[in-house]
Amino acid sequence: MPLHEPHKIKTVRLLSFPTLEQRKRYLSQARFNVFHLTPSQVSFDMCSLGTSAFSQEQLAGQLVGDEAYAGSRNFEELERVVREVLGHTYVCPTHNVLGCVKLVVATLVPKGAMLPSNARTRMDQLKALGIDYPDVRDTTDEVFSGNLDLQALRTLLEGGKVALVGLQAFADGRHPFSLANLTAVRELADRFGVKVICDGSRVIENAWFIQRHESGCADRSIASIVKQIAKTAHIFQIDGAQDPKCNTGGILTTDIPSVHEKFINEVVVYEGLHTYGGMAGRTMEVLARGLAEMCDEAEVHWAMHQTQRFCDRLAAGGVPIERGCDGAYVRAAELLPQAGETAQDTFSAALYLSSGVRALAHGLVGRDALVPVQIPRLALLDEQLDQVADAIIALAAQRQRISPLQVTASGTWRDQMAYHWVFPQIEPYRFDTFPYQIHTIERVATLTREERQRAIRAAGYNTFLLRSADVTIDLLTDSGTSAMSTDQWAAYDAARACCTASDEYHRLVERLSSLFGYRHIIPTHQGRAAEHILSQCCITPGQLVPGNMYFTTTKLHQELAGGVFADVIVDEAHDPQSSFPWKGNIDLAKLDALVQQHGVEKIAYVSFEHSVNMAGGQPVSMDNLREVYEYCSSRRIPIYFDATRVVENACMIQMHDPRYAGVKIEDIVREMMLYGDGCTVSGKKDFLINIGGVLCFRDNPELARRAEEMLRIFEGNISDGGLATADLAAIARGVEEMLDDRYIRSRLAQTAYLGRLLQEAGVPIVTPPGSHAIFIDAKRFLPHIDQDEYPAQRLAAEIYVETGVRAMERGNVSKGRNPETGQNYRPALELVRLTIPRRVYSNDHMRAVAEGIIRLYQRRHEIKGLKFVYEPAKLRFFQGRFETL
Ligand code: P70
Repeated sequence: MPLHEPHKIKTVRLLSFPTLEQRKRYLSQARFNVFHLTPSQVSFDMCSLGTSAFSQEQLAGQLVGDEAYAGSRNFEELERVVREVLGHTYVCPTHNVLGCVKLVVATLVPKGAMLPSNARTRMDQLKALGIDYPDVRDTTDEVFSGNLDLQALRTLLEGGKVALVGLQAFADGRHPFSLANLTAVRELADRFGVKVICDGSRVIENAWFIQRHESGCADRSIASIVKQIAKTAHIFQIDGAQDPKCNTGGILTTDIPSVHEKFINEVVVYEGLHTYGGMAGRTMEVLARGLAEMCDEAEVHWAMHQTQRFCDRLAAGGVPIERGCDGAYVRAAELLPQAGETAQDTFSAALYLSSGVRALAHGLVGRDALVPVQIPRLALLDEQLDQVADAIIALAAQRQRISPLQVTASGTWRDQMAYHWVFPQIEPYRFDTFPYQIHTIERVATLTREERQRAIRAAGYNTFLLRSADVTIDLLTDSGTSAMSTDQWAAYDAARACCTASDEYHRLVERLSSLFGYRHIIPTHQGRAAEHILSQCCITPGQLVPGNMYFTTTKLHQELAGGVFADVIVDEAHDPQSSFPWKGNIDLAKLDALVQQHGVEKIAYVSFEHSVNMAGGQPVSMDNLREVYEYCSSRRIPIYFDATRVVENACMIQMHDPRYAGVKIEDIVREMMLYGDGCTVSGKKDFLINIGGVLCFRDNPELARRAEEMLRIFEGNISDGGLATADLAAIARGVEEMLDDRYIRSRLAQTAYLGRLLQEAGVPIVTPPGSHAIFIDAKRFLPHIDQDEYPAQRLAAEIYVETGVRAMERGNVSKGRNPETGQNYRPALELVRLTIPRRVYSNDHMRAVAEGIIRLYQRRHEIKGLKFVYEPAKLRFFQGRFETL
């Protein structure tokens, strides 16, 4: 059983969650036929056709090659991949699998001839084309239920009317065949001089089933089984929208020149030309890349694990299903006997009404009595699928309350049906999960322990110096590592580059200034650039800068401007074991003592960070924000926030301050920002972007003017801060997406989940769990290592060796040396940070991380310390190199 996805999320597509009232409206507009709902009206669309997540290589492929009418490079690539993966020499492209069927029938099946098959779903088309399509599936084989009944087939062949023998891989989504049966079918057909056509749209799933269940196949690769299947058939067809994870397209492949010749002479009639067949060049490229990747063992195993888990959960919940290769097929007539003929559509309507999930039967009315609940390939997370299953289970439990749909218009096809309905009184299901699906994936490294050992040694035991290609789960930072949404990408692509003030700049300024309530919004290329300018503009050498714990770059810039940082965070922040919920708070007494001692003039400003990073991602309370503001504003001491993680802090307030329980994140953020005079932001965190930052002032034209002066010198234009216009567009979108309550709650829940797993196993972590990261307490994890032997640095390295997970030291190495004494600062907190990128990893990844660290904890006594072999003077943690002691 795979532990986690063999990939991470590269881009996401946001999901919508219509309310019960909206669902009622949409359903009635669709005349209670869920076919007519659009995806924006649906939360989870359980259909596997053309809905797969792309790989990043497929996505890139969309822009590779040429849209030439004839002989495009994309076609050549498709030919090459077909030869490699399927072993067939000839390929005829089609617009989709219907195009394949049409071509085959037009060229190889004369009127009145037969096409016996193990599948029923193609009947929709073949019936209309006037083809006799007898069912020769062997219903007695319990394991390979898709095998052809050889006796029945022989009888038909002897009748002399069989034009082709059809064999569908994982027929109708539920019936796999065996290699033995396929081989026997081929031999039998050869004896009668008849050709075998295999529909391999679900060949991967069938190959997986063979690997598991056919004797002698356990050690064979999916790729070799797939090739054998394709080569055993005379003709192989595949729906691009299925296993190759394309969104449309199809191919017909063969080794027989005369058959191919027929195809390419006919393809011009219906489809296009023989080198594009009705597909765009980009579609051929995506299809080809998908075909090349589809045999990846880890990916196949992950997809099949999801299907099995989904079916197991439904079956355990008492839902009558048939197990399919791409989901569960609900036996609607059995579930809703009261609905008679309309059981399938009644189930679909009731499921949508109660949960927003769409599952529907396609094609001809009356073909079967099932509703396929299919899983879009690689597009959903286990947790989401669990909840979809639970929504169905909850509905099944209320089956008596569901009244049947009443037919108002009927037809031959399911999309023609229309109904009326009395809404049943059923308890709605509420989703509480990640509000996005996977749009593209990025495969992750799988190294052996020995390879990782070599990699960490080569990196001088510094995880900053590891190659990302050697990392399986990258928890180094949440900075610039977010998965962008398709909406962000759309805005990014649409942005018109300019070197003046762009529309995107104005949009960003408008959005942020209305959220923060600040008048001056100045873009910078990232956070430290904003810190540089703020520090230079607001600190007179010798002045103090009190703050709630230092952040490395913030403190450095304050010092470079001649300031002296003074820590005024509450004492609890330095105690990793304290369970105080607001460890980010400023201790007003400490601040006051500083002011009393040095005088107001000596204070440059208060540097006030939300979700204090170095304390463990610990939040500031709303009361503390108010109190500090009251104190400072009455003394004319400015407050500048580091609002890098303001949204996460707002979410903590929503969760832990009962007065804000029902308040929207956006409103909490707005109030938080009220209690300050400006802010710096590293946009690479909460803003859900890969690059960018801002510097803001509430209302201080003079300061804004000075900041812009520096901007022109150090960053770029005042209207871009050195960022591309496209980046500004992505930021403007990200700033909207970060305020989605469902999103931010799912993010914090993910962090808490990782924290809980570690805590339950006794691994010492900073409590309570922070928002962007879980911090392991290296002092308690490795009590036998002195702080000057850098226990956190070593622990981060060991975590990598044990698990392939990359973490970051936040302790003695990060804090540096006291310039006066040359000694290490030996901070109270000696931590390893497991930082969670936004929208990138699943909870299965989190469980794998926890399990690895727990294993390491059990052998912690074997771990020794480190010594520096190269120690840079500034921010030494980035480039420093170590050796083991
Ligand atoms: C991290 C990143 C960046 C950051 C931050 C806060 C609260 C400002 C910045 C700087 C990246 C990082 C930076 C230094 C050392 C290690 C890692 N934090 N304020 O991983 O912003 O990176 O955009 O210049 O967290 O925590 P930027």
